[in-house]
Amino acid sequence: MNRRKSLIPLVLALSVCLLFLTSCANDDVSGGKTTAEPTEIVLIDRDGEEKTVDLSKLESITGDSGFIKSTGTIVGPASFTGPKLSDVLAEIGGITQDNSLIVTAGDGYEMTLTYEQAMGNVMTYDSEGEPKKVGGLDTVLALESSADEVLEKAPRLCYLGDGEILTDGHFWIKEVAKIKVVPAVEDWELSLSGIEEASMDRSTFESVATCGRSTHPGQEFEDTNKKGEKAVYKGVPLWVMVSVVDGADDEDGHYRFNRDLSQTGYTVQVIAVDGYKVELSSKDVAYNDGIFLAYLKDDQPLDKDSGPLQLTGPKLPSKQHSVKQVAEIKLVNLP
Ligand SMILES: Nc1nc2c(c(=O)[nH]1)N[C@H]1C(S)=C(S)[C@@H](COP(=O)(O)O)O[C@H]1N2
Ligand SMILES: [Mo]
Repeated sequence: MNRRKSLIPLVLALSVCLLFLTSCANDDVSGGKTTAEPTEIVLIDRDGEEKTVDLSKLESITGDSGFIKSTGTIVGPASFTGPKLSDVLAEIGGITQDNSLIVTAGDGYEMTLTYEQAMGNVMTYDSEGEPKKVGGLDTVLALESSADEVLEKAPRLCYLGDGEILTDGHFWIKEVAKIKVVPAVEDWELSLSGIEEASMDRSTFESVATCGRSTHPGQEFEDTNKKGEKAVYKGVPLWVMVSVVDGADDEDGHYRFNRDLSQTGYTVQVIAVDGYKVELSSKDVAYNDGIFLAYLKDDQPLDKDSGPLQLTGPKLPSKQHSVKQVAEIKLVNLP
C-alpha cells in the first residue's frame, strides 16, 4: 500500500508515457554492444560556447545500480562504467547552484537537471521500490555496462551507488548528445485530482513531454500577443494529464484515458496559483491535442508570471482560458 502511494506520481506519469508514446519504453532492441559508439558529446557552457568532449578520454568509475520505470518495472541493478558528470562538466569550467543542465538525447528526449540532480541528489529506492533517501550517488555518463540491453544506446546518464540502489528511470537518458548549462530552473509540482489523486513533478512532466516527441503527445503552438510578438509554446495535451486521474487503469496498473467517462461527461477545472479557474467539458478535452499545458516558450521555461505551466493551444475556447501559473487540475461533476 505504502509503496503504491509513494510511487503514484511516478507510476502515473510513466504509464502515460508508456501508453501513449511507444518509443519511450518499447525501444527497438538491436545489436547490443557493451562499448557503444559514439563517445563524443557536445557541451555548451553558460556563455553559449560549444566544446566537443570525448568521454572515453576521461577518467571513469564503475558502480552498480538500476532504475524504476513509470510502470514500476525495475531494470537492473547492473554494473556501469563511465566518467562522472562533474568531471565532464569540469571541461567547461563546471557548474554552480545558479545553474541547471539541459540534457538532450539523439532521439529528441530532453531532461532538465537541477544542480542537485546533476550532483547525484535524486530520490533512491530499495530493490522493492520503496523510497529510501535523496542522494549519495555518482552521476555518470556510462559507456560500458555488464548489461548490454540497458546500454544499447550509450552514452547513458546513470546514477551509480553501491549495490542495489535504484533511481527514477526518466533520469536515465539514453544516447546523450548534448549538455547545455542554463540558469537555475526551479522544481514544481502540479496536483491532479479526479477519480484518483496524484502529483506530478517537473522531471516527470518533461519525460512525458519529450519521450516519443516525434509521434505523440508533445505539442507546439505559435501564438501572437497583443503587441504582435510571436512565440512558440510547447507542452503536453490536457487530456494526457487528465488520463492520470480518470480511473482507467488496465489490469497491470497502466493508466490510460477513460473515453467512456469523458463521453458520459464531467468538468475539467484548470486552476492557477491565485485561484483563477477555467472549466472545460470532458467532451471538449477528450483526445484534443489543441489544448495543452505549455512548459516552454521559445524553448525557455515560462517566466514567473506565466509558469511553470500555462494552458494554451489552437483549440482553446478563448484568450480567457489561457490560465497562467497552473497549479492544479481537478475533475469535478463526475458521474
Ligand atoms: N533518449 C531517451 N532516453 C530515455 C527515454 C527516452 O524516451 N529517450 N525514456 C526515459 C524513461 S521515461 C525511462 S523509464 C527509461 C526507460 O529505459 P529503457 O528504455 O532502457 O527501458 O529511459 C529514459 N531515458
Ligand atoms: Mo519512464
